[in-house]
Amino acid sequence: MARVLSGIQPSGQLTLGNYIGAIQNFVKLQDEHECFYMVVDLHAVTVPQDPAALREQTESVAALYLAAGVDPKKSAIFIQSHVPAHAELGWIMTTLAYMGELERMTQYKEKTAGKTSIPAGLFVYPTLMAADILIYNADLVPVGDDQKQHLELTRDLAERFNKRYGETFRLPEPYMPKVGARIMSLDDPTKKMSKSNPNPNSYIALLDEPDVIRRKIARAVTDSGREVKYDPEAKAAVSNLISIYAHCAGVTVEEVERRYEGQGYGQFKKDLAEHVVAVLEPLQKRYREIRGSGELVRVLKEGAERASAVAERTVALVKERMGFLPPA
Ligand code: ATP
Ligand code: LTN
Repeated sequence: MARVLSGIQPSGQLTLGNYIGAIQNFVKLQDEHECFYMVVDLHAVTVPQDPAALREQTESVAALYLAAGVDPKKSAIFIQSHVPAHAELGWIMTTLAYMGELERMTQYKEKTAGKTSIPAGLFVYPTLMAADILIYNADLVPVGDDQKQHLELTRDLAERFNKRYGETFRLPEPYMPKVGARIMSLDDPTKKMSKSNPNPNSYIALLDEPDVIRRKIARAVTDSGREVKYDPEAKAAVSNLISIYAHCAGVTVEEVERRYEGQGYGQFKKDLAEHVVAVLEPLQKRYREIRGSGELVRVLKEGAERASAVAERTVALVKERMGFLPPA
């Protein structure tokens, strides 16, 4: 059975971009694969986090996985820092990586643009991500389009290790939605929808109230003209809304175009808001039930146990191959 691994940072309110780009595929893949889904708190602290907020967000992301349909009977759900082997392999991956290849990472360049005091953790962030994936010998990694470059680096590091120390790691592939691998901001279709955008009108948070969702979609920018047509080059804003519609209504892009042929943006946006609410309202209800129960503690404990068993085996093998003297 193929292995699947992914993670999301507890660095803010999860958005519809996280849901469509990643979480929907977490759920889809769990029926036929052995899946590991974690909350990557070690990654989140590459920028300063308030301790109380970090604790709250970590629990919130884990609860959202469950609320969205990730099933702890099928998938291991856990917190990255509960499996210390990630940090250990992360260090080893850092020793394999070159400064030049890390300097080329787009996410690093974007997050540090114009800054003078750049945390070293932000620079080596992709080596920890490589460790996350390789430690489970994952075949597939469900992520949004922005993580493709990190996946390529992961493959390069795996190949480098395999060449130097013998065949050890499988080379992982990204698994992305065909449409919606990059959901754009509602206020600017040239920018990725992002939970760290200071303007809350730029994103739909998974926990936004229905009326807030309706208001944000009503205000979302559209393009000139009035045709509901999927054309990401010429009609970036409307195409983005069509992708969101297609995912939330469970229909194809062509079906969305057909439904609104000859109509303007008004009805389309109203219906879009209702489709988003129809997905998020039940998710929010489950979320509140999960947060109010003791279920999460048990799920995360079991998840960490399952993950540790695999992760520790990999690290032991890696250390043996590299010539670390085993403890007596
Ligand atoms: P930040 O904006 O704080 O960097 P983020 O919103 O990009 O965070 P991450 O934790 O970095 O969130 O990403 C979690 C997962 O969600 C990744 O697989 C990422 O590719 C995916 N993702 C994030 N934003 C989008 C988006 N706008 N469209 C599609 N997928 C996305
Ligand atoms: N780098 C990712 C989060 C992340 C991840 C991973 C994703 C950390 N480790 C392992 C997939 C697999 C991000 O910034 N979205």
